[in-house]
Amino acid sequence: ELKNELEKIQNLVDLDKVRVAYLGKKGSVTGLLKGMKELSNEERKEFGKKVNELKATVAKNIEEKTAELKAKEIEKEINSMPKIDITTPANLVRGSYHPITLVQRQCEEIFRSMGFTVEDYSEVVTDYECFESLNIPKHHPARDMQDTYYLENGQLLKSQTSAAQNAILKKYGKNLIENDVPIRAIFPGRCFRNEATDACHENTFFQMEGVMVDKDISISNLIYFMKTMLSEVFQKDIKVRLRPGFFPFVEPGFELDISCLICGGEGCASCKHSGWLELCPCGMIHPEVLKEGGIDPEKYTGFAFGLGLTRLAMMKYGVKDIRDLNSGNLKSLSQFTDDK
Ligand code: FA5
Repeated sequence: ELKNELEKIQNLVDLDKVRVAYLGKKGSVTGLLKGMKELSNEERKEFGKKVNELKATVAKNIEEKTAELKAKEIEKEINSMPKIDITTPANLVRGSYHPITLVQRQCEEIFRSMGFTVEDYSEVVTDYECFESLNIPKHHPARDMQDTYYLENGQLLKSQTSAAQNAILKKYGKNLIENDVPIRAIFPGRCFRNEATDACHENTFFQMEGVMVDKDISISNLIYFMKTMLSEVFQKDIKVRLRPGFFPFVEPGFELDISCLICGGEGCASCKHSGWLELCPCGMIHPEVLKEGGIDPEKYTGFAFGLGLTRLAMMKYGVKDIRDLNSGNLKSLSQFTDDK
């Protein structure tokens, strides 16, 4: 009878009522003891023993039920609490910037401080933007210098940030001509080339283009800006060398190399054992390119450069294989900071 009753009990208040009904002063088990007076000595002894055993069993059953109900109540309370464990140690792991982003922002800051504006440009461009406006007509052999990804609609994935030059000249040319405000702009961006990848070539990489156009701009202006920028990025005087370089959109054209910071000029895989890293082709903007941008080459001159931003990040952070930068490997990519 007790077991049946206990099965139905759902809370401690009802359970206590059952306890009173059996073991209380007027309870049924207690009541049994009252009838003992009428029994013989022999019987009383036997009966008393049985009643005490019954009493102990009842008490034990009620105790077990009490423990069960208490556990259920605690569980209910836990489930109704918000699912936050305030005893868990705080997890303070923060996201981090990609090393290329860090270097890009640093370059932007340096050039801004020298009066340059920072421009954004599309990754999908036209043949005119990427080639024709840059003095590279159709079928010109210079097009083979860059293996370009073409889209089905005839547009292409920007193979060089120079693709923005024409638009920048047109955007700021009016202010130059009417108000004598020099054009000073940089435009960082992602470039794509269908290239076989190795430790220093990727099919997706970043460049940062820069142009400056005004009256009497010369190669020495170009060298000054490049040296200043690189020395700021590396926080030391940087060794650079200029070699002649050919690009249809500059005349004269140069390759600006910096001494390899990984091997210190000794020669390693990153610099193809030459001690130098090709970092920044540059030159004086070709008169045809100025003309195409609406600027009179008789009155104005300018320089342009196409900095290999990905290579710069490799130099700055000592990344030996360019492919690590596109790997998405957070463990290796999150170790860089913008500390100088
Ligand atoms: C150019 O793309 C020219 N537009 C640069 C230029 C601009 C010249 C303005 C004159 C005036 P080039 O193809 O060499 O040039 O690429 C420029 C830089 O981009 C290289 O020095 C290198 O640092 C980087 N680069 C080129 N190809 C790759 C690649 N596959 N992976 C990583 N970086 C690359």
